[in-house]
Amino acid sequence: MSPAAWWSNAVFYQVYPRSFADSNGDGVGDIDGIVAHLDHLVRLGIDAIWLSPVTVSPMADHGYDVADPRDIDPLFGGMPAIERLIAAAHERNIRITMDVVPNHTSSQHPWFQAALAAGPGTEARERYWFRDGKGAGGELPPNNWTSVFGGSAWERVVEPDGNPGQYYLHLFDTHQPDLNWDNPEVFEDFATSLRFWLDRGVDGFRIDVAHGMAKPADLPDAKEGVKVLSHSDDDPRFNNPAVHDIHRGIRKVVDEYPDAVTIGEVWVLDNLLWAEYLRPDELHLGFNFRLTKVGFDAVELHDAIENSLAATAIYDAVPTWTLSNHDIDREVTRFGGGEIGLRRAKAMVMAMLALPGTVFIYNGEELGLPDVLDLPDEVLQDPTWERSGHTERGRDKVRVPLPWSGEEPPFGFSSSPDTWLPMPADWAALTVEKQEADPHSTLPFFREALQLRRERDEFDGTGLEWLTASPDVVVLRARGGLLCVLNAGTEAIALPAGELMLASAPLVNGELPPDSAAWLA
Ligand code: TEU
Repeated sequence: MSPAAWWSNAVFYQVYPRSFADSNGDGVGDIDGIVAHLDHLVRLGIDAIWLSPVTVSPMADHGYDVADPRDIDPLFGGMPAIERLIAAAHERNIRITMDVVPNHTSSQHPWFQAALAAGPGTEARERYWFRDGKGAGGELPPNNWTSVFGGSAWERVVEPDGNPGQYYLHLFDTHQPDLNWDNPEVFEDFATSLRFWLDRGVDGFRIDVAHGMAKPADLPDAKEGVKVLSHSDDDPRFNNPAVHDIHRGIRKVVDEYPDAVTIGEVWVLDNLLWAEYLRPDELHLGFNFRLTKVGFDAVELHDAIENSLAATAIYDAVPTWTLSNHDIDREVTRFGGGEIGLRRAKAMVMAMLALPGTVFIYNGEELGLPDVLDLPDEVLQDPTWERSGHTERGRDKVRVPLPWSGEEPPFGFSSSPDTWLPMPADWAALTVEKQEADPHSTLPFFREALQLRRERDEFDGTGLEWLTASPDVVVLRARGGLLCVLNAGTEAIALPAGELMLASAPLVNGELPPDSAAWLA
C-alpha cells in the first residue's frame, strides 16, 4: 500500500445511474444527467464517483447483466456520454471509477447466445457452467444451489434439437449466467475490458461480487435454508480460494496504470478470510459492510469499527467505511425512520467520517432520503420480487430517483412525470433546492462535514483510540487529534473540553442531546 495513494483517504460517491438525473426525458437517469449535476458533487466535496454499471445491458438487473462490457448502453447515452463525463469530472478534480461485473454476463452476451446455439459438449459452453441434470431424464438440477435472488441457481435450456437439455448456473437472475473463470478466455476478455476503460481515462473499478467467480470443481451441495440476498461463510457458492489467483491477475493488469484503484465487493464475514482479498498483490480496497449491520448502539458501533480496523490491519490495507448502497436499506430507515431516523443517520455519518480511511456515500444519503416502503407491487423491478415468489420486495425501495427541485414529482429529476420508479410526494421537502435554502437541513450539514474532513489538520493521520465506549456513548480520538462523541443514549451528555467543530444536532444547554454526534478539536 502506498500511503500517498489518492484513494487512501478519499470520499467516494456512488451514483446509481438510473436514479441520479435524467437528461433526455425518458424517465430513467443517464450519464448526461450526471454531467449536468456535477456541480452538486463539487459543492458536496467528494473526490471520486463510483458509477454503477452503464455498459450495454438488457437491464434485467439494471446493468449488472452486461451484454457488452466495452460499450455504453444507449439508455445511458452511449460512448460519447461517458467521454463527456470523464472529461467534465476530471476538469473538476473528480475521479471516475466504474463498476465491472466479472462473475457473470447477461444471457444476451454473444458468448452465451453462442453457447446456447452450440449445444452440449462444445467449447462455447466451456465459458459458462453448463451441466447435465440429475435423475433419469435429467429433470433435476445438478445441485441444490439457490440464486441470491431466490429460487434455484440452475436453469434448464432447450437444446438446438428442441428438447430440454442441460442446465446453466446463475447465482443471480436467470439472465445472469455465471462465467467459468477456469477458462483462460474469460480472464483475457476481462483484462481487455479493464484496459479499454483505463485507456479512456477511467481511474479504477468497483468489482462486483469479487468473492464470486471461482467455483469448486465438484459443485457440492450447499447447506439447506440459504436466505435470499444474504451471505454466510459456509457457502460453496462464494469465496472459493481459487478466486485469489484471479485477483492477482486483475491486479497485474491494473498496475499497468499507476494511479488506478480496485475496490472489491467482498461479502465475507471472517476477518482472516476477508483480509486475504487485500494482500498486496490483490485488491487495493475491499468493501467492509460491518457499519451497514449495526443498530444505533454505542457498543455495536464500537465493535464494528474495531472489527473492521482489525481486518484491514492484517495486511496493512486501508480501511473503508460505508453505511448504505444500492443493495442495502438506507440508514434513515434502518435507524427508525422519520425525524429520529434522520437524526441518528446524521450522527452515524459523523462517526463514519471521523474514521481513518476511505468512505463511500450512496446517492441520496446527503439528502437524508429514507427507503420508499410503499412502492406499489406493480412497479417493483428488482428480480428478487419475482424470484422470491413475491415474499421479498427487493431493493427498489433504495433506488427511487433523487429529488432535485420543485414542489411535485418528478422534482427536476426528469422532464417526464413517468419516472422509472414513482417518487413520493412528500419528497418536496427533501429536494436539493429546498435543502440549499435551509442551513439546518441535511445537505449543508454533509457539505460542512466533508469540508472539515478535507481541510482540518485534525483529520490527518490514521490512528484511533477509544476514550469511552459505554453502552450509550462512544468517544474516540482519531487521526490528528479529532475527538468524535456519539450519544446513543437517552440523556444529554456533557462534551469533553475542546473546540466544537460540528454537531449533528443543536446542543442543549451546552450538552450533546441523544441521537447526535459532535466533533471537537
Ligand atoms: O451484489 C452482490 C450480492 O451478493 C448482493 O446482492 C447481496 O446479496 C446483497 O446486497 C446483500 O444485502 C452485486 C450488486 O451490488 C447487486 O446490485 C447485483 O444485483 C449483484 O451483484 C449481481 O450482479
